[in-house]
Amino acid sequence: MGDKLSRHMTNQEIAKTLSNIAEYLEMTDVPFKPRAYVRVAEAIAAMSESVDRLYREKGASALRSIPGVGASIAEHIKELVTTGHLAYYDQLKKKTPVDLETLTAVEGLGPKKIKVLYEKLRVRTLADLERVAKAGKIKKLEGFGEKSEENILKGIAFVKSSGGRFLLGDAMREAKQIELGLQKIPGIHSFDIVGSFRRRKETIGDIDILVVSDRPHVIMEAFTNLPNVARVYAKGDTKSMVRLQGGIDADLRVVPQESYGAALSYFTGSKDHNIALRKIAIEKKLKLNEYGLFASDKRKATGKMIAGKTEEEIYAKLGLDFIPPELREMGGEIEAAKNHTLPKLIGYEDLRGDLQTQTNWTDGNASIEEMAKEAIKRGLEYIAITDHTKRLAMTHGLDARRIVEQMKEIDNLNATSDKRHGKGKFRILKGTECDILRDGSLDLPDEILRQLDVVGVSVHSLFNLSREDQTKRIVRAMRNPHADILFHPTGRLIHKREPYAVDMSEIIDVARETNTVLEVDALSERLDLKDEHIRMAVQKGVKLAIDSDAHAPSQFSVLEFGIAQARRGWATREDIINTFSAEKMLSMLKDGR
Ligand code: DGT
Ligand code: CA
Ligand code: CA
Ligand code: ZN
Repeated sequence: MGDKLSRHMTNQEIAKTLSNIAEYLEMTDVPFKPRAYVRVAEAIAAMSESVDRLYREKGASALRSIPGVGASIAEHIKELVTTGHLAYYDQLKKKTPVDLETLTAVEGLGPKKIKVLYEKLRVRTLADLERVAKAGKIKKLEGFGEKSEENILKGIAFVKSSGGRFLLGDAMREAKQIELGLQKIPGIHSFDIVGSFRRRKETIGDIDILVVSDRPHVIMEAFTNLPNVARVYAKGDTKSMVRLQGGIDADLRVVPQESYGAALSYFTGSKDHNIALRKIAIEKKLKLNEYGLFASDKRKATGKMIAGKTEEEIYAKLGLDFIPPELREMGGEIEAAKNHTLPKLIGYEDLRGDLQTQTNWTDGNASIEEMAKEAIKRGLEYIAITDHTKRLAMTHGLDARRIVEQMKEIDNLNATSDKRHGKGKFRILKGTECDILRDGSLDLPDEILRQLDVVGVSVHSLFNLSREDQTKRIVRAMRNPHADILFHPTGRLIHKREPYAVDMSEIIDVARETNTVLEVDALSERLDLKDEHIRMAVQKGVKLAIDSDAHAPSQFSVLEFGIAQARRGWATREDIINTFSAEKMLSMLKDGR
């Protein structure tokens, strides 16, 4: 128990504390400061290097190398990693004793509104919020009204309905921590994260880990003592279960080398896919379990082992092509594997460009040049700059005059980029994330849209229109001859906001007819389109784009989630326009530029 205090702090925990501080500061109306904390929190969350270790090895001055960290935030970080506490944060919480973390999870509630709710109605917790909303007290407050009370009630229901499942992006961060920890344990031959995580489901219930080792005891000891383990539920000979600091549970099992493929297959799931495999085994007079594929032997419990070391040999012995984990959801993959008709899925290295990024011209936090530099670092060949338009006033959206200015800057950067980046190929494309207005018209005039390389259009308002009106509105936007891509087509925010009511099969048909590309927005709380709609689009021959929607250089990393989602939707490289070179991709858009 005594080592709790000296336990290392993860970047995640430090980032969480700093962003909580930002929210408390925002509640107390401190200008500028919240933004500074948010910026550092984002930078730290995205760092692969441990901030804790950076401080321990190189001292407080090294912390100043983190973007946005000045003297006072460096002091905070130092206090956090050395004591596990931050007095300043504790003071802020004492001053306003509300459960900001849970309350801000309710769609539409930010620190400013929570402040009003606290001051006028003493709302501190989700339960308080639900009580006053049900009593009809919120709609009477200035700046709230009937509609927002209704939305708050819906938001509460949604927070409760997330059912303890975590976003893939959050699970990924935890998984990376675990991987770092496991890599250091001697005696591990190999390990994999399996379960829904390996299938890259959009939400994850718990993280399942599989390890091959001859020394299970050492593994159990080391795993349960990893720095990001908050609680140990179980510690057995070959299996342990823990709660991680981020709130997610993780199971770890140790299996022998000869059974590894069988265990990999079994614990990757899905459960229904496993059951289907087992049935095929029985039809072939074999027996499949997590230890291997065996010949049935009436006289003994299990017969001779036929396969088990690798997943590939198990599928092969069952007469099936290898099925990628993302497809193991009983969506016809077994049939396809039998008939050798599985698609060749888009690969994790296949993207060559990104067609939705925002900059500090609107609500992003980096310049066009900084975004481009980072994209080059990540091996991309082009990005489209797609800042918001004027209708989204809170993002300082661009009007015709400013977007013309932006186009000039992009032309300049492209003209000089050879020298600056030393890579002639890279191209910054002129784009927009143009708002779709209520009637389906667009927020920029056609003569401006015509001059852009990539026109994305999207809905950011009036989520509550009827299904018919919403569909009509979007269809009209798609019929604009300059509208190349429909961004985040359903507007959902996982666990926060339901998709708006819209007829997706009509949207897909119109996309096909008008040659409008549909986006897979890769942000882990969007993942919009979702897998089943991707599959519908692919079947109809509609082209897709996988975009990061990055608002900061660190956020390009979400592209892998978009690729995962596309794979879950059975998409191939050819279905995704940004797997092609810039020239080819542009020639595939509406005006075929
Ligand atoms: P989750 O954690 O809810 O996101 O979903 P999974 O798929 O990770 O499910 P989990 O953690 O309960 O179990 C991991 C895998 O273990 C699951 O995908 C398939 C396998 N498994 C678990 N229970 C059973 C079972 O009763 N029968 C079979 N055939 N497989 C199971
Ligand atoms: Ca799981
Ligand atoms: Ca599990
Ligand atoms: Zn947007």
